[in-house]
Amino acid sequence: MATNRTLTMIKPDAVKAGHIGAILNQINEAGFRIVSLKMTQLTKRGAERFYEVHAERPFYGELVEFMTSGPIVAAILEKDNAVADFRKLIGATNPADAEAGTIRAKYAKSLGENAVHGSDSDENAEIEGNFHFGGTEQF
Ligand code: FUP
Repeated sequence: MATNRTLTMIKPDAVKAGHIGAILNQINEAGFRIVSLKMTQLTKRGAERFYEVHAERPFYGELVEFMTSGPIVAAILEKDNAVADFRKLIGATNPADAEAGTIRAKYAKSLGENAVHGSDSDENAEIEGNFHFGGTEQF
């Protein structure tokens, strides 16, 4: 079922650098409604499960280590065409390739530490939203 929601995480690098407010503001200004929001820290098992699709990739260990290295901010966002529009707002995975003005171009340090996550499909948006938020936490 197609939805109009996506899941984002402000990653440990951007939280540490003090960019939570600026990133949430850019998300709001782009027309997304915040449906769920929390600051949390992923456990090793949680990060392994969240990124299970990458388990065989060479960067999996580093990715899990980075994503558990400090607090993150998770949010479910709502907008027409949320998944595609949000990926446009955050820019390419590698900030060196991200279009000027995108969240990754402005705040990401590197391919591995790239400031924000955005779901890549409606199906994953739903799975990832339910990973972070229970039914009573989704508004
Ligand atoms: P994205 O959908 O843009 O978040 O990118 P991917 O799902 O392909 O990758 C998930 C995360 O793995 C990225 F955010 C950063 C990390 N990654 C690397 O560290 N090295 C790579 O070569 C690819 C991804």
